[in-house]
Amino acid sequence: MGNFGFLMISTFLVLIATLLPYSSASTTRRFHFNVEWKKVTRLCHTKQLLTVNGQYPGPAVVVHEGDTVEIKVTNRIAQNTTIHWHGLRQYRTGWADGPAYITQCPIRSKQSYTYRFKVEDQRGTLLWHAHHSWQRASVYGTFIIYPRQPYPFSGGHIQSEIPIILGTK
Ligand SMILES: *[C@@H]1O[C@H](CO)[C@@H](O)[C@H](O)[C@H]1NC(C)=O
Ligand SMILES: [Cu+2]
Repeated sequence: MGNFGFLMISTFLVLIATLLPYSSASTTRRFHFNVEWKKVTRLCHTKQLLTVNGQYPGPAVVVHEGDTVEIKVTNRIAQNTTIHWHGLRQYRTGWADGPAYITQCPIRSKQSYTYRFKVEDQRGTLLWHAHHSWQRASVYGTFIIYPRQPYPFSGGHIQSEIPIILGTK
């Protein structure tokens, strides 16, 4: 892709990022998570890490209060896996919570599982992470829920956001 195309897409993404906090229509937001191995370089060291979509930390799930969220998780590794939406309250959708052997059977190699739930009466910055064996060591990311109402501070909107995820590797 040329620089111009990249610029266009960047501009588009910035536009979406700018508009996102203001739209309040209830909608279904879909994501596809591939649990897969990927060579990741940090501080001059490269190593094979378990990731979602090759990203470390994994992709951010960004939704609005009131949204229905559908996250299809495809297992592209040899081991079983599951993903848990940490801190998220599941109302009548316990099977979408994620802990292996607690709310679901693990997702087998080459299989998929779709987590479907409605984000109600909650907002803020949460975390998602793998909930099978040791996988959460590198399989995690942010789960951001924008409130339906404007923020209760002057101007009612955010100037900029920098999610900070603390983890070890
Ligand atoms: C993987 O998950 C399936 C259920 O989804 C289970 O029957 C099987 O024992 C698990 N395999 C391992 C190695 O834990
Ligand atoms: Cu957790």
